[in-house]
Amino acid sequence: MSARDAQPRAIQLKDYQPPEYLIDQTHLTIDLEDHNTRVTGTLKLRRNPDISGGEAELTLHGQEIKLISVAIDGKPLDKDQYRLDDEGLTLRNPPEQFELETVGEIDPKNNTALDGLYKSRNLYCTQCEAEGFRKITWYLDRPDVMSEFTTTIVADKKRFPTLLSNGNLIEQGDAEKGRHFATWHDPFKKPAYLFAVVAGDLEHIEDKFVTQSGREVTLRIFVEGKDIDKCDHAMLSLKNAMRWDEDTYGREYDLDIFMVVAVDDFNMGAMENKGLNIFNTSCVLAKQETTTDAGFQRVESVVAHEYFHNWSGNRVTCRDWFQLSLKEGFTVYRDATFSADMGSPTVKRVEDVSVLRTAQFSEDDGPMAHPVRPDSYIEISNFYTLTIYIKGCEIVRMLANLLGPELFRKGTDLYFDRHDGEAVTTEDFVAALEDASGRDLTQFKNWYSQAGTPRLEVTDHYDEAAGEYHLTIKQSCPPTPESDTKKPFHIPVAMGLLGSAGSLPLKLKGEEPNPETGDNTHQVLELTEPEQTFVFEGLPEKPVPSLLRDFSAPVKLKYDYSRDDLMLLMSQDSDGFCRWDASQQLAAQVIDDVMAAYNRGEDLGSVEIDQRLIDAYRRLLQDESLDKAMVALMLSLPSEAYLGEQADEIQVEAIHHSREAVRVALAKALAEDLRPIYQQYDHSKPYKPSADDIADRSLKNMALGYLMLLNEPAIIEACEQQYRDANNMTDALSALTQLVESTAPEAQAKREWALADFYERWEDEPLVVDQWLRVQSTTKQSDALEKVRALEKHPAFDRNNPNKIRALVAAFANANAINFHVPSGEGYGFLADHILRLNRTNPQIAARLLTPLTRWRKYPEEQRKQMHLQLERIKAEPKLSKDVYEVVSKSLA
Ligand code: B3K
Ligand code: ZN
Repeated sequence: MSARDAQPRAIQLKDYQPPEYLIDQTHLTIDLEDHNTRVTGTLKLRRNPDISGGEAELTLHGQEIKLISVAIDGKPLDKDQYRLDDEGLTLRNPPEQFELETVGEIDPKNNTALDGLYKSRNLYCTQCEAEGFRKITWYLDRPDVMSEFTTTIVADKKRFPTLLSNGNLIEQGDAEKGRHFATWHDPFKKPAYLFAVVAGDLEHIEDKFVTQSGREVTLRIFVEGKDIDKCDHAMLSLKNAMRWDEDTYGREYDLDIFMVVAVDDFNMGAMENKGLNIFNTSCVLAKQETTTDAGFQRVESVVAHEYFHNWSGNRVTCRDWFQLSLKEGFTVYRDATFSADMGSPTVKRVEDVSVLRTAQFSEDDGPMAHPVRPDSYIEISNFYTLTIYIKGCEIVRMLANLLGPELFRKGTDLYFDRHDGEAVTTEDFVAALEDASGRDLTQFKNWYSQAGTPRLEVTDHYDEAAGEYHLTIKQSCPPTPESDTKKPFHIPVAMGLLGSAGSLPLKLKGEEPNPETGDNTHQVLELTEPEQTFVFEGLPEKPVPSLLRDFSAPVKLKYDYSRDDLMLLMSQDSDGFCRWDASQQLAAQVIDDVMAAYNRGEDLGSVEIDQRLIDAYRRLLQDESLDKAMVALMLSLPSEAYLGEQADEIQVEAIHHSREAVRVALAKALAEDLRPIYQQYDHSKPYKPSADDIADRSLKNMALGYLMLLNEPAIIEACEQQYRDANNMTDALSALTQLVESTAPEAQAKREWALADFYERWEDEPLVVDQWLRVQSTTKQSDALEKVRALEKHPAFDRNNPNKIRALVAAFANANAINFHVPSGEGYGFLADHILRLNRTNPQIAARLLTPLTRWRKYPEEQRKQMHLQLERIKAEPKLSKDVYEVVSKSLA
């Protein structure tokens, strides 16, 4: 590393300057070859009329490109008219308006970072967001420079019959030496990060969609021939998303064609390039034999997410990368509401909140914590975080709820109309909502500028004589790297009150009863002060508060519920989310009891647990009126990750063994309630990925999970039978997982057999092989690390493919706490080895793998020391990428 690079520089929001030049037209010719692809860029540049003064030099971004020639207005430049360095091409004294032609050469085949133009198996493809375009040609690679693109792709006709780029195909034909070309034109101005090309030997399925204004759009999904039978679900999801966006936001699609291409090697889930979305195969392909229910749902939501970006991201884009959540938070909100509408809203909400409360809260509490609109970054790729995406989504959700559906829609209409074709900021988004609704959202914007998860401490008292209930809420927020002190947040707390017979009417003292909804049992309290008291009157008995309904704000709420309160909420609350949350809190308390016993050194073999949890679960199992998916969720204990996040110090072994002991106790106590659920399930019924069928399967497989803990030979047999007979991947994988996790001696041989059988059956299906790796990398069996090390050498593993790295390495580190955190520190060393290797080949993936190590301060001393040691080891690496440097140095700071 050169001295200049020793400490990469942080980019600051406060330094933002508008571009000095604009690019009206961009013409690219990309002549594809594995090692020397020639890219000719012809740019029509002119000085930005909004900028006065200006520099005598203009730097165009460019990295890892070999310069062949550079000319202005057709005249080749002399050596003293430009400068070339690691960051780009600097023109000395450029004219006010000119045409720049650059010819450069790049090496897609050796591009292992999968950023820019690269090769995925036999296919050329691109990933330009955030700053990959500068690895293709010299450019003003920043989102506030928007240009009209025309792209010609030239490639060998036999090997690459399909040539795609953004927009509409305007010309194609043959070229010399068995090559051919295609020219695409995109009439919509866009930033370079939305540019894409694909060249390969692909097949496609086709459909059409008629927009609300009557225009016909061709829809195509391109895949390798072997996957052509796995595209229908993505196509259906796309059409549903297109219709939904018209109905819900009044947004229709704008080009004549919309294309999706699936590639095997991809750093993320997918990318919303204008008119040409590029997807990780894992987010497009779905078929019942190979894809789980969760996989089907993921395809639906990612297809919708990328499609929705056409408006929230492409038509209205970000001014700079500090505004990333402007498009990501909003688009996640859009896809989450879409998925809720397509399936069960409560189930979707519970699933999303689970991720938020474990992984995002943990990020917000660690060294990488940053505001939803960050103030600074070293490497923007590190900021595609859960905070930007899902905390950003929660912010938009709060805004939508504060305004109500009509005003929110009025606000989004105004936002899209006012800023169509522009690159804007989160301030502009909020201003549109303010202007449309007349609401003042000044304080609300603290959610964008302050990191950290707010804490709410709730206390109450009931004045029997007056029939009054006093609810006091205090808010606070712990320090985070960008700031030690926080201004109060504007927090909507949706709530109700329960009496022994159910919901009680709410009347705030001195106010008219609930003005907006007409439902007098539900209210949204708006916190704006550090502490506020709300007094409810006319209450005949001491109520139990139901707080933060539907998780109305991304906060940690503390209220001292008794176990009887929680049982009441679990069975009586009108809010499905709060019923689920009460079940989690009750279970967490019971797990806590067992942890206390574990820490006293007691044997957990036949531990007794609070009968109330058993009774509450039994009631859920016996109540046929309940949504089965919700029952399955409520009967699943809080995850180890959630329990760890809640604690001040994460005691991995205590959490794991106590939680397992509670599961075993529940299995024994509820065996006779669980058995019929499993036995009565009809395994021969045809597969459908509908919400109802997914619910049936999840409840049945949840029952199997508990029953397998009994170690009864008959159940192990049944599990094996399920594995053999399953007509879908959800059931096959669930049975395989149960066999792998079983501690029964009889399961041993079956486990080995099933794993071998599964691999043999699916070795040609990369996405199924990923599942096979994941089952083994996340097993709680004590030989997991040994197995994972053996799998690294297995032909199934490909050390350069992000999906394989995620399935084996990331899953082990993130979803197998008991084995990753072994006291020897071996798990950490294993992870660090991969990080150091990937630092050289794929820095984005390397930096992402660091996440579990960034949490080192949360662990007891021995583990903390070992994690620290590996972070130091990584930091000492002489050639550290910016990506890894930023995460490691912030973690150690
Ligand atoms: N916008 C892309 C993310 C690109 C990440 C680049 N490092 C996917 C999405 O959020 O839709
Ligand atoms: Zn997105």
